[in-house]
Amino acid sequence: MSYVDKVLSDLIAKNPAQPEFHQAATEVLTSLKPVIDANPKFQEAALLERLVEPERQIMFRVPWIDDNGKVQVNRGFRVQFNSAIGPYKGGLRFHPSVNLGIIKFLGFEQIFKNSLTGLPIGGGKGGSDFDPKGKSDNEVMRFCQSFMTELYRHIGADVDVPAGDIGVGGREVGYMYGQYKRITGLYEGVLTGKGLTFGGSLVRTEATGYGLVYLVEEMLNNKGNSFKGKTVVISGAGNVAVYAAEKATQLGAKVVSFSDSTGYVYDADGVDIEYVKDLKFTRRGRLSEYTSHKPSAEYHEGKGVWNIKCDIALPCATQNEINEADAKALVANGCIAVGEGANMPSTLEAIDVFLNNGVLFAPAKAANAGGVATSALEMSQNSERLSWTFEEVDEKLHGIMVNICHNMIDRAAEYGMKDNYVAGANIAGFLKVADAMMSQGIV
Ligand code: NDP
Ligand code: 2IT
Repeated sequence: MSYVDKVLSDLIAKNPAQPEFHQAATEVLTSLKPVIDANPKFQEAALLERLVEPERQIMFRVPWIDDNGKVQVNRGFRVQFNSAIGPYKGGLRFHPSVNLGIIKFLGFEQIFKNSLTGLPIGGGKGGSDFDPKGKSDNEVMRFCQSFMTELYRHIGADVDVPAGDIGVGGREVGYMYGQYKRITGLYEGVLTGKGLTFGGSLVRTEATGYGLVYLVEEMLNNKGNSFKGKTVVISGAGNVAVYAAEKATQLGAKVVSFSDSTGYVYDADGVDIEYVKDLKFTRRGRLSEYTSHKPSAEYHEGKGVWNIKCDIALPCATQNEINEADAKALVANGCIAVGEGANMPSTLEAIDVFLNNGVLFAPAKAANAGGVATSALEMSQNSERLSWTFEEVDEKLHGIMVNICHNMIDRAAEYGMKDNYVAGANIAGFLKVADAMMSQGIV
């Protein structure tokens, strides 16, 4: 058995019932084989065994009182996966599906994603099985305060810097920041995605979606193509989806869909992005309301967004939302490029379908790195107690995404896997972390 296969089989035996973590580790480690084979020093230093074991996993009780005076208890998580290249950095997810395996898959991905940004940030992730949907602002506030009352002792501007993810946006970050400041007395950049009046960075709200489109545009340009005139299918209707739609539209594409966990909208004229921003971010409504605003559009309950004919697909909802059959449907309908806005939205089988059919495939850890990259820019601004203009941050974000794109293309070619950007991104992200770990001794 090869070294990589041994580490993977031990990992699966040691961490049963964590299928998402197994999946993420399998994708990364399998594609690292050429690098691992060429560098026996990694095996001698048990580098992969150390890489797949989080430095620290914190699980805690989050009690809070709902609007009816009833006591509720949720579970909180923070996995501090790897600090070789900087303080732990990664989002917090509030969704009823959250469990340790999901946080570990996200934290593991974050290590390599953060490395790809070129900025000094380690990998971490956290969250809770709390469901913000249908909760009042006061309930969300009480939950966030209780969550932070435990989390604060584990984080800090130079220790671990959480941010948003599914179910955690500006509102939640604000409440958590307030509680951190109240408990510690510190006014420091301990969270990113903050409001603009208390240390937030311009462009952070747009960054993941914009960054996704910047990277995919560069990947297309590299093949003499672009977003201009293309039909784009987007899943999700949250932070990443909406700003990806906005930037793709600005580049001359027509975005024809959004989706949420209940159904999807198909709007052949191109989606009304301003309406969806107001619907989802201000009114916190459901996509099913879209057709009352625009009767010519279609709303369909359930899944099915990947059956819409398109040139480019941008999955921006959640993990494993594209399975093998969905990938085949996209290929059959002539899709030429896929950019992963969500984390691990394609199953391993779906990725194979894309790679085997010549679809340009930008994997999540490269494609959605713009969010965390801009978080790192927020950290820089907080440290120097200054704030940069929108244009300044946007230009830096664009430069970072272009760099990541060429890094993934070049590493793939260098290791004999031309146009396999999954391998390219994994190898590029890994090499920096591996070098730092090797230099720092057995820790
Ligand atoms: P939001 O909470 O803003 O939006 C999530 C969207 O995805 C909603 O439309 C939601 O629908 C849908 N969704 C969530 N879970 C499911 C599910 N199980 N099945 C179907 N639809 C679902 O989150 P974000 O836009 O921030 O995150 C989207 C993805 O992007 C995630 O994978 C996240 O990890 C990733 N990401 C986010 C970054 C960020 O900066 N925010 C950075 C990098 C990656 P509904 O409202 O019905 O739940
Ligand atoms: O998955 C991700 O990269 C994020 N949710 C953003 C993390 C961050 O720290 O900005």
